Amino acid sequence: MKKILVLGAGGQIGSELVPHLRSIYGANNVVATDVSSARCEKLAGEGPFELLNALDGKIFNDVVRMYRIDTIFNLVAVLSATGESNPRMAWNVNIGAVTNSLHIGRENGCAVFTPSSIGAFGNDTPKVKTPQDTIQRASTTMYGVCKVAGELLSDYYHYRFGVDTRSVRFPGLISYVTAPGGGTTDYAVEIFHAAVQEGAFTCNIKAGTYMDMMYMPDALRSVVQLMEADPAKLKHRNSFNIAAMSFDPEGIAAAIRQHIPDFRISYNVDPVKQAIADSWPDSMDDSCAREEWGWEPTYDLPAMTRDMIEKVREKLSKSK
Ligand code: VAH
Repeated sequence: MKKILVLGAGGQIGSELVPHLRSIYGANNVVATDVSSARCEKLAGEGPFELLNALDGKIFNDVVRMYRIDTIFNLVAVLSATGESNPRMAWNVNIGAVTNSLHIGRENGCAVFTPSSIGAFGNDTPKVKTPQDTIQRASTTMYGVCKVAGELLSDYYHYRFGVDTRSVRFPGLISYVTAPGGGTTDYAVEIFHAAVQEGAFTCNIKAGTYMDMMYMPDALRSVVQLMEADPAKLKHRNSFNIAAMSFDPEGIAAAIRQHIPDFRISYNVDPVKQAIADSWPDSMDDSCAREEWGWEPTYDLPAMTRDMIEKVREKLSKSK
């Protein structure tokens, strides 16, 4: 990777992936793009930024050629819960972005990374230690339909046109930099801000609902590690299961109480998000990612909780 373009740079992943990539490849070699400049002021102040709607193929192609891009990170996504409020828009945005990324990647000789998700699995998928290769009837959410389609399209462009496409199935990502954006796993981010600010949290996912989760630093490292991996060793491409931890709301509440002893959790379940969470795996088998490109998580639940509480406290004290 030498000249990188990130689509959707202002989102939860992009807000941290762009600085991470710039720290490795040089600020001027990582072009942040987003449909909104308002949420990219910091990124624009630290390196190249272009206002770009990923659905506008002509401008997208012009930007790729202008900067001589060799790697496209397509992070454009309408997330699971938001997607259910407007499925047609979610399809148009998610599939429009991935098809433009693949077509423009093919035209310009770029590698293309489009993340998938645990959302690419559905009710018929084995829930515990979900295999790398298994049934993906993710037809209960438009997000899942888009993620499965994105995986198939990315593999198709690799096998039909030789495009270097690679991706991972992200768990729920936990970070302190951006506010959650319409996902089913958002509770695992919101709980930290509530714990630090109020010492209590009302959770919209019921106790006993296990989902794969990952701390953002591990997610960022996985992306670079996969994109830099020896292609000859990749038996899979789109998309690798990667896992770090699996917990339910009571589990993360207990981890928080190690730092905030009086922390209290209560429940007001969101039926839409609960139905989505129930359709997703409890835990994924990530042995293929470990074997084919050396994936290894570094943050478990205690380590992530300790760092999140410290960082959220720092962020709140700076905002006062
Ligand atoms: C969501 N945070 O909840 C996203 C993610 C695995 C979950 O895809 O929709």
